[in-house]
Amino acid sequence: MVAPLTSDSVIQIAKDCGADLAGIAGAATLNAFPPDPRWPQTPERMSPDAKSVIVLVLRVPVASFRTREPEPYQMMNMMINRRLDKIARRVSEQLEKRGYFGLVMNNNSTDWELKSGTYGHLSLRHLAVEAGLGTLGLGVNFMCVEYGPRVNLAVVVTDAELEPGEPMIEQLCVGEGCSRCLYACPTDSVLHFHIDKRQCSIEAQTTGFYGAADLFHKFVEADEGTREKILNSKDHLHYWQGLTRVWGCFGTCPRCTAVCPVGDDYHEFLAEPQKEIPETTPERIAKGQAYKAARKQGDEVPGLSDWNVRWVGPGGYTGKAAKAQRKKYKAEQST
Ligand code: B12
Ligand code: SF4
Ligand code: SF4
Repeated sequence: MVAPLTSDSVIQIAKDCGADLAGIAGAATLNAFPPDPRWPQTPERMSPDAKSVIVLVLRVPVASFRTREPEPYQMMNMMINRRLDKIARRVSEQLEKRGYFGLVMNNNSTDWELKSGTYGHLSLRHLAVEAGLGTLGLGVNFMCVEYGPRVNLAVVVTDAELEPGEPMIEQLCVGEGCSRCLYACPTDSVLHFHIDKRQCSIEAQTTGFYGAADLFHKFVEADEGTREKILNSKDHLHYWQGLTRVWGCFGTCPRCTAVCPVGDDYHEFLAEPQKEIPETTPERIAKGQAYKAARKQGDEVPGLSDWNVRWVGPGGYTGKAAKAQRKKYKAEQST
């Protein structure tokens, strides 16, 4: 006899399948609170029978943030996402054995119908927050107490009715007074609980869609001699590697995640090597201070609007969750 499905048993199945953390978000809540209501990323669009979404978290090993070369981080990101696909498929199979469906969502593609192809079918970060696994940081990276933002995500949509997790009230991100991600960002993309995606893509997707379209466009417009040069260029080689190895298509910039002080992994392995942020400039410090002042004064900040604050942590930063996790981690280490 197969045991009845509960949230705890599904979370255990997910962990047995290889996830570092897992949680449950309720489809009804997500249908009611799409991250950007103008382009609703809702489970009901995926299946009218969706009742719950299982969120899977896999951490990015710290070694990726202990090298000055971006390639190992790119490689690791690619491997983590493929591994998440496999874990999600296994969870889906386990659900089927118990009489439910498990729809594995693509974990790193976008939907052409949603904001000109810049949003995914579902927003995995927002789902992770709804599942009670963490909150969004200053540059909207999802972070959890265990590994900070150094995690990737995958989700499985199911018709199983499961008790959802409680979203956190406390803001895990230290906030404007920290601003380390803002200082480290090579393209100045970190905004006030928001991000400049076009700018970020320059470093985060070195062989992404827009770059590929741009190169192709240049080729089509060029004269014979320039075409020859494009064919033999470094850019062309990079797109070739991107196509054959998904190399550089996503996850090519480690900076905002490497320097974030949230997470046991940071304290254990990154605090020393990432202490200094060489990219810091007086302008970036001033930007962080302006964000801090704006929040203190209660200025209107879109990233902290009544709608958006839900995913940032409406209770603000207190440090309590981080402290409790440090205590738990140290106790686990000493046994
Ligand atoms: C498109 C995409 C990108 C784009 C755009 C990122 C983005 N913020 O949307 C680019 C190329 C820039 C990108 C970069 C990165 N990405 Co990406 N990306 C995605 C993808 C495929 C879709 C994102 C999506 O649907 N967003 C939905 C919208 C609604 O969210 P949003 O734009 O952030 O909007 C919120 C805020 O901006 C805020 N807001 C604040 N002010 C304002 C003002 C206005 C007017 C509006 C509208 C909103 C707004 O409100 C919105 C609602 O809360 C997801 C996979 C997925 N399906 O979720 C991965 C994903 C989010 N990426 C991921 C990763 C790892 C990264 C990088 C770290 C990779 C790297 N190092 O190179 C960087 C991080 C950059 C950053 N700080 O966000 C991970 C998340 C990991 C994590 N811990 O958060 C995901 C989940 C992939 C995965 N399977 O793990 N990514
Ligand atoms: S991924 Fe890189 S470019 Fe994008 S926000 Fe983070 S630090 Fe900036
Ligand atoms: S580096 Fe600091 S400001 Fe940026 S997300 Fe992490 S805790 Fe928040």
